[in-house]
Amino acid sequence: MTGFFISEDLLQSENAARRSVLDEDFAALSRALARRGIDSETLTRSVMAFGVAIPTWGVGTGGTRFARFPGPGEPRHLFDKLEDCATIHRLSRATPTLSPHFPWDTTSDYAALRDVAAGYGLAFDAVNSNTFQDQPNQAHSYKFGSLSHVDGAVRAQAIAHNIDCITIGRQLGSEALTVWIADGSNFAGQSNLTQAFDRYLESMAEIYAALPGDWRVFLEHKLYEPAFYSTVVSDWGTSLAAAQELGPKAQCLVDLGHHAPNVNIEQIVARLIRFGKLGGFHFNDSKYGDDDLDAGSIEPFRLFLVFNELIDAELRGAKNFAPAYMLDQSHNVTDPIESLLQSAIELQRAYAQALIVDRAGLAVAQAANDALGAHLELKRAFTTDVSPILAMARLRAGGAIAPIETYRASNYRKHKTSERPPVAGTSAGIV
Ligand code: AOS
Ligand code: ZN
Ligand code: ZN
Ligand code: ZN
Repeated sequence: MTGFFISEDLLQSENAARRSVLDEDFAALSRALARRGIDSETLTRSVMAFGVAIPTWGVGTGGTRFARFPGPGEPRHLFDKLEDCATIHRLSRATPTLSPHFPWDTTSDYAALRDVAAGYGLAFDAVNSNTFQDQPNQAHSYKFGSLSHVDGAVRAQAIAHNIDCITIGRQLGSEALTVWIADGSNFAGQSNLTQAFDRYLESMAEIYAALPGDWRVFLEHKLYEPAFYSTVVSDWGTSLAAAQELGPKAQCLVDLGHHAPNVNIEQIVARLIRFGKLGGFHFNDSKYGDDDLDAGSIEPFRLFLVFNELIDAELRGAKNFAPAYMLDQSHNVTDPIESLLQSAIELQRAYAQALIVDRAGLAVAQAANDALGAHLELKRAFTTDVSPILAMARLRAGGAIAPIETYRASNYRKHKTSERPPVAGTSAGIV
């Protein structure tokens, strides 16, 4: 890192101040878990192995359609973003990968970018294409769609961009492309619903054909916004149908905020797993729609239930099951680094809670139609405070017992504020 970074000394002294309390809490929890037949050491090792990708667009302050209030010391460019991602991983030890977005993250030398990231211990997860906004000097506008546009020239431009993303991703060591399109319509009658989907499938088939052998393409559905009458890839049914038609490398990506209110997302996850089509996640939380709130901040029980399905699938060795975990959040009122630290921890929490579900007990209750007994098996896991396991996992992996407190004590943001003079008009984009 060229500028300020959080020193090993500070990390050690912050950890030392919390070590004896952690040891006590960890020992007490280990005893309680042991009474339930759970080995806390195995659990800690599983948590240490858990990782989620940081979206490069997430380290800048987000915004709503009304305004964006940039914070001090925001990343000005990709290399600043890498510094922030490295800091998040240094403290959390839970975010070893980045999910870049193009053309937002365009740079002249991707081999160099990969090297800088590797120097921070970071690698690249899925690359995201962007055909939902126009770029300067672009030949054709996406105002009326991209991959499903009525004009073949617009579709060709959008297809070429996605293929460019694959080319960049190969240089970065990525192995997947995530495609989210904003295509849809705002008026009944504006678009032929069948033909629009046909055009999307044809375009996606061309992108699919350009995938390297070991790559996957993730299709991200979203109910509405920015199209408010119909969206071309609106739901998991559409996404699954498209993934099945395209072939084995195509899988579905579940962004938690992209569903109708109260939809049973964990069941959607279970269905996609059933067909070997769960590609990955954009984790965030939601109260009303695509709110992009911090993961686990609104409905932690739902997050746990999603992980409960994932662990269930992992334990029974479900076919084609290797979901990519990524965050996709908009940090409008917090320091994005703090939000991302906490979100990674919340995902680990849900993961650990799902791991300690007594699956044999659950199966017995389910087989006996003991509805409440089965529910209580889940609740027993969900209400267990696994925080000491998470903190111990971080400590053993070289991270911080208390990531946010340590981050605040370091004055990282203050240092970056002087190192990174504000750039006029910088936008983190809307997620
Ligand atoms: C849009 O709502 C989606 O969540 C996409 O994943 C999008 O590409 C990403 O959020 C960046 O804007
Ligand atoms: Zn998303
Ligand atoms: Zn979102
Ligand atoms: Zn979204």
